[in-house]
Amino acid sequence: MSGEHAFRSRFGASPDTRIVVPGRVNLMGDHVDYCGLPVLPAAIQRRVELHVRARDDRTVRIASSAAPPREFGIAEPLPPFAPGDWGNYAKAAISELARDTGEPRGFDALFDSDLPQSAGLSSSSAIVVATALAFLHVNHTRIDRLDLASRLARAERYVGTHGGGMDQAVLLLAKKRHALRIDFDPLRVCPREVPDAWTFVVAHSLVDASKSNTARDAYNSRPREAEAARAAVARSLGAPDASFRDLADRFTVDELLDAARRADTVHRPRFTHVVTEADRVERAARALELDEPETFGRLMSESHESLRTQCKVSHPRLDRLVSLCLRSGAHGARLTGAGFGGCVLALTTPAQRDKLIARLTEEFYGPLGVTAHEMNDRLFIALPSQGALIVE
Ligand code: NG1
Repeated sequence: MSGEHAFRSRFGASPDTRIVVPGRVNLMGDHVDYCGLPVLPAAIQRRVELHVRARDDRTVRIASSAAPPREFGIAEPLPPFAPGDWGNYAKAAISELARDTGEPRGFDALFDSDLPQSAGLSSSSAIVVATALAFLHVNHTRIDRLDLASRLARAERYVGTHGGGMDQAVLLLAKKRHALRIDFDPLRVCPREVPDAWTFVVAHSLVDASKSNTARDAYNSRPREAEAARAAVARSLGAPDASFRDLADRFTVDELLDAARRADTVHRPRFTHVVTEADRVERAARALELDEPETFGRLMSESHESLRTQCKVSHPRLDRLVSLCLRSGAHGARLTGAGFGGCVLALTTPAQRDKLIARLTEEFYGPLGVTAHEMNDRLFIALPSQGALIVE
């Protein structure tokens, strides 16, 4: 059943708007956005769609083909559902935006999605962004997308995670066929063209990485530990107030790693990850500009190694996928997003692509009993796609 049809049978009327929000892969720069350091993600063709119809009251009703329906009245403050409830992503957006909307109107909405959930592909931020755009649309309010991305990054903390601003920014501001270099404080974006021959494959580890549930505490400890390490290193350099950005601007990576060796911190591995990953983002952005996929791939694999050994957010299944990708001729591979499960992203060539897919299917998914029908959500090519769209 089409989303529009499902909307009509659920709510007894036609939707008047469709909002399309992509998922994303992160090409380089994980667990650094919350330190205020740049990242290099791309939106992908897998997306969530929200069919929306304005209401005349303050009620929000959201149905979904994949989750139980949720209903709430727009109020201030807006109390959350139970921890881990998907409806909190919708409430996160609305509690942020309703604050400066005089007499907010609610809406009926139906979610439809082909974006795997809890996979490190930003399905949660896609719900936040889609709900925000629906709310703004039915209330005839316009907010500049850069401002909206910053506000929604803060807003998503409503669900209990202390993330950075990468996801909301790329979902709102991405450009087709481009990756998006994102800088923070203040938020700035710069699209970088991805050459057609660069082929990105997404492979799911079959381990859920639900940041609002099982992985929440593990995720939240990373920004805390990185910040503790920053404070210790900055103190040891006589610049206690220097942010990660200041440190990266004033010192070389080697100087910072030396300082971390001397500083009084048990979180040196987190610091090491953050400063080396930030450096990889710069080098990867250059490799993209120069069309050097081998260099880019090498940096991806180094990044995975750092996420595995320093940041400690990998999982044996992700590691296995990465080494299978490398053995199948990929230029490089890394976990993408928060980790703890979710997906691996590999960079390969059009010529090597089928070999890579066949090998992963045979050696990874086959033995785990994944059916041909399920494979569609487990292993696919990621096409750099445009950001969120509102279709009247
Ligand atoms: P995912 O993979 O969507 O859970 C999370 C954070 C990002 C970033 C990455 C790791 C949110 C909404 N997303 O992404 O800000 O920190 O982990 O690089 O918190």
